[in-house]
Amino acid sequence: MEQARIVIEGVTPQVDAGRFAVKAVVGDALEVAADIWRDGHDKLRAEVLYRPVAPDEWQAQVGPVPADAKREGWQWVEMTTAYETNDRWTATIPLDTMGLYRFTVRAWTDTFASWRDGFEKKLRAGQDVSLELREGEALVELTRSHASASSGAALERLLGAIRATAFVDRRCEMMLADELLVMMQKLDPKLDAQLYEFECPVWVDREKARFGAWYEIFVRSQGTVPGRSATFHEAEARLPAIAAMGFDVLYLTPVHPIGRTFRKGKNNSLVCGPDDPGSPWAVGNEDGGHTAIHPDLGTIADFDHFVAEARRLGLEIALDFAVQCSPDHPWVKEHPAWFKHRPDGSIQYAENPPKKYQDIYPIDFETTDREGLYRELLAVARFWIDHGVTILRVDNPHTKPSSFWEWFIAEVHRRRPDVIFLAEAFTRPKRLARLAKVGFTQSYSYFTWRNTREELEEYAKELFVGDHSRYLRPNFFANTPDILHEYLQKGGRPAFIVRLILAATLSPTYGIYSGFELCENTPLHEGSEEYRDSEKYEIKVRNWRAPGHILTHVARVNEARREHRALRYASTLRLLESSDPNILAFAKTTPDKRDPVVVVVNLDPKTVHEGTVRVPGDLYGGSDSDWYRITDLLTGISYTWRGERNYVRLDPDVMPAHLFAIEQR
Ligand code: Z3D
Repeated sequence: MEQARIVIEGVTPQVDAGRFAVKAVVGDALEVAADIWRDGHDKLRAEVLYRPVAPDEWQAQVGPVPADAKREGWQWVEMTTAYETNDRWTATIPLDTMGLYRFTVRAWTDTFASWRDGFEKKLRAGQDVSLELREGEALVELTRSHASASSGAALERLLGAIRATAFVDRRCEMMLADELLVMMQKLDPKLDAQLYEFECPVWVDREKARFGAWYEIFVRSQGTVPGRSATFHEAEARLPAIAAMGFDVLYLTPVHPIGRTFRKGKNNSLVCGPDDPGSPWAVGNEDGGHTAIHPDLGTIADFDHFVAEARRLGLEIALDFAVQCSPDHPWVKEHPAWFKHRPDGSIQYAENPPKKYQDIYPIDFETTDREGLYRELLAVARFWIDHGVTILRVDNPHTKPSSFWEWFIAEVHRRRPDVIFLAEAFTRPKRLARLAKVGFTQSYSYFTWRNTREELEEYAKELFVGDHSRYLRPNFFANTPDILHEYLQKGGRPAFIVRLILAATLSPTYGIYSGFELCENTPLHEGSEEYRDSEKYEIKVRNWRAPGHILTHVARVNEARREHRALRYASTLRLLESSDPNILAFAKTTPDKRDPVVVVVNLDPKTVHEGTVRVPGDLYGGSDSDWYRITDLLTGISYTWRGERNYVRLDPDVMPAHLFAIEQR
């Protein structure tokens, strides 16, 4: 058995021992840390080796890494240790291109520095060092013998000079010269270099993967004629107003032909009238399936025009990707093997218990034609990507195999690492987490169901500070066509403002489903989270400036997000002390602790609450007696605060929150 004296363990960050990639975005400096030590007293040096990995190498099984691996093909950053006794070493690696990176850690004994240390001590203690001197010279000789002729020449000269010196004192001095140490470390042959056994993957996205404001629409409801579907052309007229609210992603619910068989009527009714348009998630009819456009919306050329116009206004298009079929979808006839037929030849409709989707068939992933199915689904994604879609919002991914998604996302990313995938997996926590691990860029979360201070603090810690933060990026939707929370139903307009601010400032990525800005909050019935007269089943025409709207709030929050870099990050979140249990307070900064933003929210939409909040001195850069300036980005009003604890009073009917930017002293 080989004898290794250096131990490298506890390497972070990793997900499941390197089985899955840690997530980052372009421009990040990723901190890598490891416990590194060796028996005995010798000094160590260590470095992180890292490299971008080309797509054709992604699948290559790596780790355990052969111990003789050299650093050819790698870039490296030296690691340092802040407290030597702790044996924890760190370095940050720059990530400047999209795609997959791998890193590992390498350490070796700094033989010369170790020798030098002992030598110096003995010398100072007045001991005889003549043997040590010879040992030191032997080390220099050894290093020189491993160096190339050119790089070893300087060392050779130094060694010659040392040996030519008759005076021991002078020789000691020369052996201790900083110049020699630097040279020795640079040319160190690292004869006992030890590599960490594994290469750890990091997936690097573009920044939009972490930071974006989403707005969700049904294209057909963007028109002005009641009861008639808007076209893409008409919906374009809405784009400037959406862009003016400050959004940067526009998510379109499915835009494909809608089935007729078992079509749902108003309010999820199982019977539909002749004029009911059906649920857009019931994809496909005789006009086409997943790559077709609903004829009422226009043509693929109209779609392209819409995408281009949106982009011109700074809006990226996210499209729904719902792997399921209406009974009228062409695939049902063309690919019967993709569906599970019961003994009587029928196909059982899809479900996501307790929800029943009587108007759609699920795809059978146990199909005998798995290859054909996989290839077709990939072709659908590529079709839309080729039409300018850069984000796929994936419907109910937890009802399909996670291994399928792992393959599918990697295949898309192989050509287009910029594509963002949002998983709509409202399911149990482990399942949601696994989808994030296998490659989903973002995940819908349980945010809508976290409303009290305790719930929000606990959830924020779990998501942004805990283990999850390495690979799971929540997208905090404040509402969806499927989720109108009781908090909004009962709390009215102030509740909408509260949830908007929480979503947009706790999470760098958040969204609203249109109608939120109008504070629409009529439930199907008491106790239901469904909307009454939901546009999932009918075409809506809204007054987009209806009285009581919160358009200004939306625009200001989105503007604050753009102007204050702190709001682009999740991991810098700090929960702050506040004296009133109804008042949630937290702060964010950039990773280098600049641009502090402090958010203070009265979570009770019915009652005025007041109290003190504590802003730690390091955030404003002063002591407890210092004055500093804060500006509320929602109102534009500035205040002067003093010290750590300051008074706030929040009247939900005036403004239930403060969004403070702090001027650091
Ligand atoms: C959700 C989808 C809608 C309706 C159902 C209807 C179904 C199929 C669901 C299935 C997944 C996802 C969507 N959560 O809106 O359900 O609510 O009544 O049966 O047409 O579409 O795709 O957000």
